[in-house]
Amino acid sequence: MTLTTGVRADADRHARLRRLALATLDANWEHDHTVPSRTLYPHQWSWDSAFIAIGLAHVRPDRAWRELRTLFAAQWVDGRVPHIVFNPASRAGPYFPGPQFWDSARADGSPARATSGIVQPPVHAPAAWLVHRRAPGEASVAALRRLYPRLVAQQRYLTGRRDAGGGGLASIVHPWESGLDNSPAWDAPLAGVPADEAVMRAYRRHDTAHADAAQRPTDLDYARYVALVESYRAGRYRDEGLLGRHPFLVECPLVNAALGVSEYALARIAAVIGADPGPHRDRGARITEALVTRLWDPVAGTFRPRDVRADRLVPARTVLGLMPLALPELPSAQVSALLAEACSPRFGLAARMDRPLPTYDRTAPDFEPLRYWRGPSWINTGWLLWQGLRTHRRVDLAAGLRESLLDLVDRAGCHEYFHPDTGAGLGSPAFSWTAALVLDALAQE
Ligand code: 2M8
Repeated sequence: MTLTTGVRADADRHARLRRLALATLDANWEHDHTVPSRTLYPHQWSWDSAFIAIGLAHVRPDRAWRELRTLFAAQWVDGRVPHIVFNPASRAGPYFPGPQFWDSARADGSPARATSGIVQPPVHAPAAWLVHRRAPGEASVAALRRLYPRLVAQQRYLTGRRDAGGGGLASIVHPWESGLDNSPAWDAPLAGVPADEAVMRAYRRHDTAHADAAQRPTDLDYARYVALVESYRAGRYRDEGLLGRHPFLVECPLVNAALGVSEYALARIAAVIGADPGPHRDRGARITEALVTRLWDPVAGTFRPRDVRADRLVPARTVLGLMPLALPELPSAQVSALLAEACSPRFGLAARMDRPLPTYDRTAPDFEPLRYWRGPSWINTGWLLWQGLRTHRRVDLAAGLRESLLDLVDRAGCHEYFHPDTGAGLGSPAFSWTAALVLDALAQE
């Protein structure tokens, strides 16, 4: 290929991907939010909306702010941002677990709109900052001003009520809160959650009606997910005394890295709207320190979730461990070790990648290339690692990862996830965050 045909092929791919991504996001727009997928996820999901807003900023900035506004309108009085906001006008039919199952109306401080009672990784402050940076102006400054107190309340909730371990990090009370539902990271802490897969006979799973069961969590996983919601719901989603009564409490490296990165984003937002950035920077540094103290495994050279009840790190090496790379003040020893882990045969990061980035150590005996978060490649975890590589100026590796992400979507379409060897599309087609993050990757070299 000559230089000019190479440049033309690149421009063609760029235009093709942009059209596909925009059409996907437009088709998934639902009056005041974007559904992750028309079939599998027909309501609004919290961290999906943050990723979606980042992509929309490049093409529909008004809609990006609307997306975040709708989500934060459902914020609880205690500051938690629910992981699902149900759309009462949805035409998609019953969803499980739906509004009746969550029963948010009976909890103190829940919003008028039915929601779930749990959270997802707090990636919204960095998303708001990126939306502003991608499309700056008076409207974006006004939007930041409105969102800022809500974002601060979300941070306060997670670092306050959710610090079950007492070490300055947030605990998750359910694997769904990590966003990586059935990651092998949760196997050890979930083993202690009593559940019987027969309980699933009482429910109709929505996911397996729309996707291949071999690519989804098992019924036993779901029985445990249900048991955990029942436990949290029984206390009306209150967080006091969780250690004594709730069977799953884990400090997740992704959730806590997002918490730290959010403080640096809030510092930037504060500077734009005339608030004090200093305390945010201090909190960002403190969260970074707490992550290193509590979740760093010096022998493995990666971060691992801490099972707070058992007070030990979980054994699985997953992509979650690489996520703290996005912290700007991560000490150089951890940065170097994470780069070595990412570039090892376990994850295969390279300036020229021969296979997509998996979500789990591909050399592990229980690596499953088809099953959801137990191996397949996902665009959002790739995009988050890409942010980390850019933060620490690893231009060569960032370019290799970006190329691999764009190539995946160009070959297979905007799928939810991808086969980590062949790149074949898995899960839902026309998946919103895949489309949104492709738009963002296209716009940044
Ligand atoms: C998946 O989570 C939902 C439960 O909330 C599910 O399994 O049905 C996860 O991939 C999660 O990260 C994502 O936000 C959600 C919607 O895309 O789907």
